[in-house]
Amino acid sequence: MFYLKIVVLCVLVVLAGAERRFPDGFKFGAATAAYQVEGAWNVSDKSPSVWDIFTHDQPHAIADGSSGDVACDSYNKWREDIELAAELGLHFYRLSISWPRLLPNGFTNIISEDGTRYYNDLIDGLLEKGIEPVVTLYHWDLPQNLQDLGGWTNPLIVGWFKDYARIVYTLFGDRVKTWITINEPIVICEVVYTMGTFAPGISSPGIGNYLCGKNILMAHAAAWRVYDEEFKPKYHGKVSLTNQIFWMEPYSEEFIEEAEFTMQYAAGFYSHAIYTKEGGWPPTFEKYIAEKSKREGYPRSRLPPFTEEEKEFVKGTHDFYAVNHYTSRLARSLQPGETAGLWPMFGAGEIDVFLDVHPDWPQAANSWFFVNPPGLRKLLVWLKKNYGDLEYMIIENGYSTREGDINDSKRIQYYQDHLEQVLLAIQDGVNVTRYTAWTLFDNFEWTDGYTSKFGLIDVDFNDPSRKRTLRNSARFYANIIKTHSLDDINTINKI
Ligand code: PNW
Repeated sequence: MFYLKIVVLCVLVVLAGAERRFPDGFKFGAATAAYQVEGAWNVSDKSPSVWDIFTHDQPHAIADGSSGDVACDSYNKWREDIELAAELGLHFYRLSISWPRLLPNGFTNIISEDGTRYYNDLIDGLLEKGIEPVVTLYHWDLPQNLQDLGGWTNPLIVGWFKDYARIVYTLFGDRVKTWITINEPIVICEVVYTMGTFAPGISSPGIGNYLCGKNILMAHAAAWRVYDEEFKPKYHGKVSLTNQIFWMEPYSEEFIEEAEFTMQYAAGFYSHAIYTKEGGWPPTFEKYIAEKSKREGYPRSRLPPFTEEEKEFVKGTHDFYAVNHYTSRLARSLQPGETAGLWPMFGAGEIDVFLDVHPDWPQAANSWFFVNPPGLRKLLVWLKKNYGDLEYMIIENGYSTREGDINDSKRIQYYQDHLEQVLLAIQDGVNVTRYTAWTLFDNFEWTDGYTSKFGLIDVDFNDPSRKRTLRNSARFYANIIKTHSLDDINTINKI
């Protein structure tokens, strides 16, 4: 009897363990973005981006008045960054290319030799260590001279972005096989044009954000098509954009419809046109804005329509679905006299939904960041239900603290809890193939400056050499990568 019990126990342990293993071929990585880490804002022929100009002209808009002028100095310290990525055992490293570093005037008649050398060095250095480069074309550092021409609200940007994309694929496509065209359209359009808080800080709620939205979808599609037609036949890579999505949980049973409508806004706005058979804007949402615009006295909807030809152009321009996820909201209808409530990054004043957070969701270091791990699993299942049985990649997920403690137990807990939810989503049948930690090391966290830290690795921004120190979370993550499972999660000092 005793032996039987032992055997049963062993079988249970093995079974439980098996469930906590990631599928063979599942890849772990970490991400950074050019403006947040590179520094060297004005070396050689690089021109200023919107973030260079914004941080210099409006330092009060940044929590600590800082900028990315030096940041982590990755422009000079890329060799060390690669060493660290290798030390963690990353399968891939996600970096972004600075458009004004590569194309100083934003157009393709001048290609910076220095910019080309920098990204070649970085990409080759990663490959030498067996780390796959995953490259984002646009992570928010628009050349200022293109902003001066209207930036993302000018439809001509579709052509400018297409030309830029072609140059990038030409220069690096022989070695880069996974591409993200645009990082988080919702932040580019809503935080810039609805909130007016991210560079270039233009407040045009309900108008600018939608012009931006349509142009972004068109620009993504143009960049996807260039790859598909001119590069895919020889390089066989994959291209998609990545969406930042908050999970919208119904406040209670009563508000399932409100939560679903809000998901069509939060996720659908930049997915429906690309990932559904019908294409175009999410219908519930398009109708809602059209009716609202009419009531407001506009002669036509504030949301620019897609022509049938444009719908066809955008539809199907993906090779996978990429999602960045950090947090959730509780959605319910507005009470009389109430406005949208706790700052959501979209919908403020536009949709009649109140977005709240649960008192049990602990807040991380950013105003918008409350922790609710099950949201990630629900989001992945929702995406599969709405957009189909695609390859899903988590392209950002991570946790912020104010303090730079090396013993970052809350970050460890966040990663553990979210990776458990990824495993559950895989068991639910979602084909998740990658997980990307945001971020490899502390960096310039946009309007939070250096006050909020997302790094697996600490960076000392007071030290001119920007000394990097592994946090416990880095060791924890390295161990998950090494064991390819969550079985051994208590052994954090193994690397
Ligand atoms: C993403 N919000 O940004 C970006 O892709 C990263 O560059 C960034 O460092 C990371 O997430 C952490 O913030 C976001 O306001 C910026 O909800 C703002 C929001 C969400 C994501």
